[in-house]
Amino acid sequence: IAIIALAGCTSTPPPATTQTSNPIITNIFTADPAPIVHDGRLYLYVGHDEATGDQMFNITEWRVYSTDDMQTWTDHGPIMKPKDFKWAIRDAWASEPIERDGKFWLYTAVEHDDTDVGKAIGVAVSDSPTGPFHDALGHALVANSNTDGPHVWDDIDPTVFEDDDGTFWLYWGNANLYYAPLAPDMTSFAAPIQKVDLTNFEEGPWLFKRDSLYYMAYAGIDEAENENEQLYYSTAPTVTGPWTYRGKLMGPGENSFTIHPGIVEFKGDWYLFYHNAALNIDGEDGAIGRRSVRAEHLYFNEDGTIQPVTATAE
Ligand code: FUB
Repeated sequence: IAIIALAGCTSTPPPATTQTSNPIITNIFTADPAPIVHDGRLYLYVGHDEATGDQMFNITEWRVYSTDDMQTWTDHGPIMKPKDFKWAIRDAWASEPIERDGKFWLYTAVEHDDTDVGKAIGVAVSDSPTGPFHDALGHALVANSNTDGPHVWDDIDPTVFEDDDGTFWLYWGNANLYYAPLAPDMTSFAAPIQKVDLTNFEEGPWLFKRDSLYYMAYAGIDEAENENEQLYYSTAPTVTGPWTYRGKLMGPGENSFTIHPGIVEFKGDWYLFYHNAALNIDGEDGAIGRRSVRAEHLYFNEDGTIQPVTATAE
């Protein structure tokens, strides 16, 4: 009775639940998937693509979805908008959350209000994986990392990872790949920012560990093969390298210049989340700024290498 009464008082409707295969979200365009597992559920963070016409990108908010079986998805709605960072003006670009001591920290890129900065990385925090998230710092965590070239897009696509010793690491970048350990407050660095070169690296790094091997999956371009981004990966014996290039993980996303990995183990299976631009919604075709998030099974060989992935409708 108490539960029914409480439910009757609530003003927000229950989240909508949908059963889907690929693409996962079919009523809006979504990009840059970031999956995490918490308490037996998989939570999927995406940017909401709202580009019109030939507009390159117009990502207006971050949203979260969750599932416990990879088939039935609950839409938890928007969790934050770029202007919730008071120093940002637009662009809910790629993000990744991580839990520490019951708090969820969301690292993400937005357009800074200082035009000399361009994209910068902010950190938001919430008590719940479904938000709402709010700015944890009041200013950018990372801006102007590129000290010998243009700043415009160098600070994007953060990936955050907890190593076995309890140290949290942030990697990020476009063209250059940067990294640094986070301090225990999660809003500052414990050591100077460093840079690492990975073969074909362009953007969208995703760091994870399986058994004793560290993996960096990322979007890259090999112009001799394709003018669009494809997924590649490197492996290392430690979180900071040395990295060995392992080749291609997945070909270009259908109809999409970009592709962006998010990899997670869930209930004993590994999954690769990514986006392409093959979805048409109510007569509006997919495009560079109208992408759709998808997932595929990921299979490892005995030596730790990953079997190439192809897009399916499952
Ligand atoms: O969604 C905007 C940008 O496109 C991301 O930051 C890149 O990874 C690419 O997906």
